[in-house]
Amino acid sequence: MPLDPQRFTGDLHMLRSFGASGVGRGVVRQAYSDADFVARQWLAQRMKDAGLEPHFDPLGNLFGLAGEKSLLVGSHSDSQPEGGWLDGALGVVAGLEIARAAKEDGGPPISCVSFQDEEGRFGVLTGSDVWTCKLALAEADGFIDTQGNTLADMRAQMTDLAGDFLPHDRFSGFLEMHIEQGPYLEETGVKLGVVTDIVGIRDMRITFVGRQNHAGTTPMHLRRDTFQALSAFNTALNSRFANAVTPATVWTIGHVALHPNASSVVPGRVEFSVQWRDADAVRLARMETLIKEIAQEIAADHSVASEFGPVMGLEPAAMDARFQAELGAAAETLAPGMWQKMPSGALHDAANLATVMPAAMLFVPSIGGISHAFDEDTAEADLVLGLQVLDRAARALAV
Ligand code: HGY
Ligand code: MN
Ligand code: MN
Repeated sequence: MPLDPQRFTGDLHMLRSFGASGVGRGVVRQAYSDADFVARQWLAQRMKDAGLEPHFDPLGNLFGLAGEKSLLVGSHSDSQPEGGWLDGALGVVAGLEIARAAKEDGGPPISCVSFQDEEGRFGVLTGSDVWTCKLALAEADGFIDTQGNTLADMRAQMTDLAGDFLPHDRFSGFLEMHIEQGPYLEETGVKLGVVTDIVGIRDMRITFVGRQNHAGTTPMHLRRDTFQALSAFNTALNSRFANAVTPATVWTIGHVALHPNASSVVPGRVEFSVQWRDADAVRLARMETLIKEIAQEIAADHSVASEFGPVMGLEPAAMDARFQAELGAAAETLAPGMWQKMPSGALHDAANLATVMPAAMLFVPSIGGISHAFDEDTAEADLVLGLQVLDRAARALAV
């Protein structure tokens, strides 16, 4: 029996129930959380029911294996601290449905996968980073989340389930379907995006250390106020980046921990994240230099010390031309004229997979371009069309 869209959407909504939050619309299912463990064990059972061999590797990446060598189709099922129900989950369940349907009707062997910690509770695309040997397990184990947990401690909860890392040559290539997480498909009115390349990213933590003091008795000119330093840093960054970026470049200060975060205390310490993304690795490096220069200048102006954490990141990744062509051909057959080629401003596991095998991605529209928020959503018809196009391309590539 070919694809079963009702079974596909049913599994999508079942996965949504693990960590359901935000009035049931979104999910809180961070890597290695209880909801993540329950979701992965449910996925493993669905893979087993489909005749696929469930396999957890030491990081918690979960594969549903078919045959000796197969095409791999999947994404990630962990979420941001406040996540949408489709980010990653769509690609995982699409991979499951395509692998299951291929098994049922004697099609070519297709395996599926849910990578772990794509959303970076600990690193950046940590699960596929380690599996593609870009990051050593021992180094990843030392990563600490914003609550002070180490990855080693969190993954230790599933060692009884974990097997070895799978060899990359078990798979002939990788396909990932994902919501666009941006406004362009909706704006242009097309239903499918064949991804040409995925931007590169850099992510680092900066700490300013000043002097904690009384908010009433400390004159302004004697303060070593780390919030004022952060505020000046952000203003200087936006102004100095003007000559270094393009309209497609993005940068974000998304995490700020002010200490002691009290209204009657001059903050003596602030730790914050700076994340930047661009399709050009040279520009990413230039921006890193600027960020460090500006932070040191501002720190000196505000008599605070500056400390830099490690810079984590990924290089820009081009998607495989042949795989893109198959996705385009499938889209043109099933939705003539309703697809376009486009870059990805979001990171995806496909960027890591592309370093060890042919990899490509298919986007479906995000309503209002919203993602990484509880109200992330996509029309069901768009989800099913994406599944059908992905399946057609997967079967052509899997032989
Ligand atoms: O941030 C990203 O691009 C991905 O969704 N983790
Ligand atoms: Mn994602
Ligand atoms: Mn995401």
